Amino acid sequence: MFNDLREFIRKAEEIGEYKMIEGADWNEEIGAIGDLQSQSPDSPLLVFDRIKGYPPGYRVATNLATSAKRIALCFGLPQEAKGIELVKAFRDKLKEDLTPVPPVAVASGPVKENILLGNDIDLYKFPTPKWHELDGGRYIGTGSAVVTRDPDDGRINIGTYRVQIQDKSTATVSLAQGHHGNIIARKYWAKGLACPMSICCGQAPILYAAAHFDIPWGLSEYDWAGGWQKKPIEVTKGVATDLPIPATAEIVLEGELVPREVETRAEGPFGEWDGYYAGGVRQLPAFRVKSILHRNDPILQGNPPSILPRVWTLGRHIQKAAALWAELDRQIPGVKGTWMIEEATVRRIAVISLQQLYGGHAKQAAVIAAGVLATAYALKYVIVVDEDIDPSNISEVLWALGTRSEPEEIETIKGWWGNWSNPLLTPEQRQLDDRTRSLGIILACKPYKYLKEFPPSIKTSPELAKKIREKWPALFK
Ligand SMILES: Cc1cc2nc3c(=O)[nH]c(=O)nc-3n(C[C@H](O)[C@H](O)[C@H](O)COP(=O)(O)O)c2cc1C
Ligand SMILES: [Mn+2]
Repeated sequence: MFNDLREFIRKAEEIGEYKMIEGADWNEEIGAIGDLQSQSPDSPLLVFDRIKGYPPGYRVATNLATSAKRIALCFGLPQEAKGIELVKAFRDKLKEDLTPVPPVAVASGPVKENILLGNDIDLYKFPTPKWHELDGGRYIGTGSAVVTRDPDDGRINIGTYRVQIQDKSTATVSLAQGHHGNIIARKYWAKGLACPMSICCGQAPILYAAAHFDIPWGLSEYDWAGGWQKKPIEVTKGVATDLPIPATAEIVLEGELVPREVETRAEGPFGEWDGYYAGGVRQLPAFRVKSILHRNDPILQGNPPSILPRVWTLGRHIQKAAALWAELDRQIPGVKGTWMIEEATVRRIAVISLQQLYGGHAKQAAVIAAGVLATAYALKYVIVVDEDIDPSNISEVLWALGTRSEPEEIETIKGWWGNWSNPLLTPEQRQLDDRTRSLGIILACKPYKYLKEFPPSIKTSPELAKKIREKWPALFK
């Protein structure tokens, strides 16, 4: 496990999965290079230096986890695991003792190497990219970990929310409905108060994971991350707020998010995770920056949304599949594997591989997937396949879909929990703030009642395959 972003970058370099790029422009070039690089499998981590108009050393890191190996490294899982094996390793870890471990406070840390206050506050000090061509501005917060405190019970929450620079000392933070950051900010606003907030823009991978994974309400992400690595996270008190911030963070913006009545700014558009600029421009409450803390030669962490989850998350599709698998195992027998289809964005299509043991078993598995915290939100299809199909192998899944599903049997659930960035929301829905769409359940598995009669597949059986490989090893190197 890694204590900060730098340790992780060094590890990527050590294993030969690292590229340094000099001379790029923050305006569109960094975002486009990351996007284009990510399209090849297992592409490297990218660090940009000598960015146009900025001093050397002021860097941007992107594509943190665009390989299975680096996803495994972030979570301390076996480095060789890929596809379904990686999901399985993640699932096994979820079943371990993950008792939360609270953070420890330290007096100071590298994050306090530079403290900017008053007139020295300048958000343009860092080479923040304009990530996508049609973005409405520069987003300093993409790979962010935003710290807030619940005023009722004092619990610390951390979430990843996009942060757009508005001027030297003002930003906007986009807090989606239902996310804990939003619930907490509203508690301050209801009392007419601004919400104190610290925005980290570069931190240890496990903290970034904690910030964007589905950690339940009531559990602080610091404690979750400490529990995962079985070692407390080191935090230090801020300068302009008393919020605990990661002692080894790269850049922290401290300040307050004012109530909407006090000041709003135009936010967006921004290239979103579904792969569109669907959210448009909105008026959002202003975030007033009270201090900027940063390490010497700071590294801004960039995780711009992309069609591929590997670019902007730390294997969130793997985490979701693993959480689904763990939950299915808790409730039903016969589950052979789960997968979230990466090519269909992080959460649109779940696949479950199941050995059907009774009538209704496959549909039951699908309905559980619809209800699990990790997979419910914005889910569009659940596909259930038989145990001979590897759910992480898209060719096999499509073969099952093409040969074992029956369109007239597809079930739909209307009014499903959806998202604002969905390009299919109608103008009426946007006006009503209605984000619901439908969910489809596709059984791409042999009909249970004809299981015995279903013709055998012509695929070479595992037994024969083993014999052949042993007899002609040179053929299969
Ligand atoms: C790169 C990235 C950008 C995100 N942007 C936002 C955002 O702008 N607003 C938001 O509410 N959630 C956003 N999310 C999702 C949240 O981080 C995620 O749902 C998290 O669990 C929320 O934590 P919370 O419930 O503690 O607030 C983003 C996630 C990632 C990985
Ligand atoms: Mn939370």
